[in-house]
Amino acid sequence: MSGGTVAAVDLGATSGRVILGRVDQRAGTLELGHVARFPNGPVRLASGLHWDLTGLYRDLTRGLADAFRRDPAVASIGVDSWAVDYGLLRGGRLLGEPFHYRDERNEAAVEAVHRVVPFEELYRRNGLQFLPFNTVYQLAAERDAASDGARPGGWLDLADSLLLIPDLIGFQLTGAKVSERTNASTTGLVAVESGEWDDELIERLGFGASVFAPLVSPGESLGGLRAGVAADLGAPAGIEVVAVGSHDTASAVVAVPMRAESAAYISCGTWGLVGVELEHPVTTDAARAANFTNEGGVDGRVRFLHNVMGLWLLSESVRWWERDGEAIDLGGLLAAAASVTASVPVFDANDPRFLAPGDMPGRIAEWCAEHGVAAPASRAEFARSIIESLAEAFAGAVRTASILSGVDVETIHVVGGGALNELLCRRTADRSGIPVLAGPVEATAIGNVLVQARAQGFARGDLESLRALVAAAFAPRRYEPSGR
Ligand code: LFR
Repeated sequence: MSGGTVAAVDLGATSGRVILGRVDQRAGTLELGHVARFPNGPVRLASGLHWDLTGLYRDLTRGLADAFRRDPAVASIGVDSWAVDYGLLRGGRLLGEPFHYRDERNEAAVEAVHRVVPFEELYRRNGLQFLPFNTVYQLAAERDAASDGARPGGWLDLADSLLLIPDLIGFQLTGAKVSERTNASTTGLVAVESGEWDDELIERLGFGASVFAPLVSPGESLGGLRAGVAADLGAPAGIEVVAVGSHDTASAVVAVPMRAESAAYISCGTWGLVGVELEHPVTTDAARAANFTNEGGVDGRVRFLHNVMGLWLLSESVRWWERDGEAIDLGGLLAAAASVTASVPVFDANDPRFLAPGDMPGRIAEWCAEHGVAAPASRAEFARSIIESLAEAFAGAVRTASILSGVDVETIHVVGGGALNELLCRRTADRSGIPVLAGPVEATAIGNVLVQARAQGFARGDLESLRALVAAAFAPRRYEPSGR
């Protein structure tokens, strides 16, 4: 067989997309075609910040129908999204709209979990950095809401299964209930050493082991589309849904055209995921203190990385400035930021106050006041301050990743939307003193496509062979450090 086409569904922070990917390894080609884009913002209901899963499913199935109209030979479908969020089901029926991880319900839950399992022990077991929205804390919030009735939506006791979002979409498409491993690794409930559900931990936290679905690895098939779905999509019978690196960051890392033994990556979009790829987890005290995570990668690799707040700081500032209807041109704002000559504050981009939606410029000013530095004086200065703070946090995380893992980092690959941000790439190179290679922008979709293509026999080999295809199709842009 010499190549073929697959459909990738990628559900990102502001929009979801359906993308066709055509791969022919023998010819050395990899091409993407954009089919559909639809909104995927959170919805604030009386019970908190939620997904609009039903609307999303309508939009993505319309997108898939378009994909089959364009190319009836599409061989399979793969779905990825951000990590940690889940839906609860009973008898195959969704129990309400899933919570969005930026909802504030987790605050009390963190303490409740650590009272039963101290963070040190959790880290030893699951190898995950502390993020207040990890599924383990969300489930504690869910459980506690159910027991005291204080908050609507706490339905863990009622559920007979729990599926992370891409698995939940896979279930709607095929009827199969599985937990894809890279995403499951972000729940906090998978043992870092064995890669299996940590039943003892699940039991101690009172979550009920029976709700968790069997784990599957990227490349495994969930089975064919349900007959009704295939008819709706205009898809031939037997089209499979394939588990990809369904955690978007796992898919993005597949598509980093790097030599893992001497490179760091920054998957930069809403978040900046900064780290290295390893064969084995690192769960030392130093890794825990630095809050580095060991997330599951495709082909059993380890994504040893740290979450930096990312371009969310900028997009949320822009959203704040636009709240009265003014439209801000992002390109213009970044150009103005690049020409700022005044010195701007470098704030701690990892401060948890920046996590929830809201007045980002106000919070940055508040951080500056608390730390005795002058706040930025204009929008351009805010934008520059955000870029400088991100570049500093990126450079710091690369240094820490290198020290903790022993990887001698010679290049930093920036993939995702952030690869288009010249100022950010340049300043990351400057502040780290290491060359930055930017691109591909569509890393997540490419990783999704490549894992499906390999499952279909359109490509073969290890991640290095897949990355060779990426390197050939998407030449990165190089930024040398300027010494400033
Ligand atoms: C990026 C990402 C990160 C994860 C965060 C929340 O989109 O998936 O890897 O930590 O979103 O799920």
